[in-house]
Amino acid sequence: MASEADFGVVGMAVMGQNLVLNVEGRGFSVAVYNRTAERTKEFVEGRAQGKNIVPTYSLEELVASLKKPRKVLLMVKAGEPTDAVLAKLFPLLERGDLVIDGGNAHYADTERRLSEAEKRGLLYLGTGISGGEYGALRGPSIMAGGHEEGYGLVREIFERIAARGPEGPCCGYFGPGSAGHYVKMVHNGIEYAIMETIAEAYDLMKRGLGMTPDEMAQVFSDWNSRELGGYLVEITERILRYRDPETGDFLVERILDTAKQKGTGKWSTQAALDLGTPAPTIAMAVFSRIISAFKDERAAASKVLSGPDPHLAVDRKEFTERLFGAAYLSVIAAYAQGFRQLRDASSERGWDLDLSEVARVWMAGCIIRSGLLAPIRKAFLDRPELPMLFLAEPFKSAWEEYHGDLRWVTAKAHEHGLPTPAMDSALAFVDAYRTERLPANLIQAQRDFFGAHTYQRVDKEGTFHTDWEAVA
Ligand code: NBP
Repeated sequence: MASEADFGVVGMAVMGQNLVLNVEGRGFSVAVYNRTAERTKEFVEGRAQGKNIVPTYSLEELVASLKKPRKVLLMVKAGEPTDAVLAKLFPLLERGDLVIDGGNAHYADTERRLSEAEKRGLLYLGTGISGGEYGALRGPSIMAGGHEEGYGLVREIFERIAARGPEGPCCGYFGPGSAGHYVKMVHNGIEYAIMETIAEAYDLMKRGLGMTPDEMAQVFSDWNSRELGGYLVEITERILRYRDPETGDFLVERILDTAKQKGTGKWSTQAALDLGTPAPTIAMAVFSRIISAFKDERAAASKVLSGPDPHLAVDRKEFTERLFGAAYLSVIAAYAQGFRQLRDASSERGWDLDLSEVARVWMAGCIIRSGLLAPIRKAFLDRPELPMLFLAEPFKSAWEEYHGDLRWVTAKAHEHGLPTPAMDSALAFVDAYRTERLPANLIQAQRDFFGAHTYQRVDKEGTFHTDWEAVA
């Protein structure tokens, strides 16, 4: 077979197929391979027909069909499937060839695979790709990390296939090692927190105010034209308006109330804990999905544990307006925590991550794209070392303007037994962050009491221990 294809893709499931069509549509020839040959056949005889797409039926054939240095993108299931493909692919490649893992790999796996590639003289890029199947086809947001030389080999392809943002193509190289996959992981953590915030707002309007899906859609439509405007708010409006063709009812109300969580949101929280960085709103979003999955237990508990009437006896217009402020701050908190996590990970791992560049790459194509990313980018351009978004404008003013609403809305929710864990955690997060003296002095004392862990004092230098029982 002639070695003529510009780019190779392994994995012809949803994401792989759409990315291949995107790359081909931008003027590159693409060789494709999938473990199950049927899928490849279906693709080349269907959507790929008449296009500059070369089917191959073994990894050997795929490798032989590529121009050197070869560039192979993996779009297979993360975890063991990726290792299975790499175990076969690595030995077939030559020094200087590039492997790009475009799946949602755990960053620790990426570090391991990258060093394996390095030993073989291969280039490796752990690359987060966001935007779902539509993004893959029309323009995703691409977050690459690993060998910079490897990024040079695919920069042109990535720049052509990526979503066009207001400040250029939404792709970027974020640093060595697993920087790309780490940025994608935190992106997904923020995504969880924004989704949870929106879901809480929906619940307050639905159960608290008794609003219909159409009425709620109108509220989200209004929010979408304001500071909260973004993809997730926009699709929420569309979801709420959607009627089930079978029953004619609002489809959302026919969907089971259990949400899955398996990968990146959980990893993002675990990584925040490992780093010692506060990401409570992201964590609460993960825990909320976990408790949602306790469907049978919740149904049983609902008959045993009582609570107040969820109906909110408030003026609907006033409530939805103040709910905007509450949701807005909760969403800012999600970004603030995510960017802080990236900042801390970068300093621990020596990535020199450019946070303004992360914001730029998230401006289009990805799931958390929103109007907030332009001011976030500006905040980090003005002050690259900014420790917390709430310290910069317009977020500082947003806090001043809306924290009363966040307090009021969550208080109402508590009073009426409506859970708002994301909003609660956002409020507690900023309240703790802005508090000069927290009660951790008592925690130091408790630790010293039961474990002789010692403590520091505010009035003298040094480390102290007290025999508390003796004093008592
Ligand atoms: P899936 O995550 O469902 O993976 C299916 C692909 O993995 C198929 O091509 C399958 O081949 C292949 N595969 C498996 Br499973 N085990 C394999 C093995 N042992 N050896 C070789 N190939 C194997 O596909 P997807 O939803 O298109 O996602 C692809 C990647 O992109 C994933 O890592 C995902 O996390 C990531 N991602 C997905 C989205 C999204 O919206 N879906 C968004 C962003 C990122 P087969 O046909 O032979 O079974």
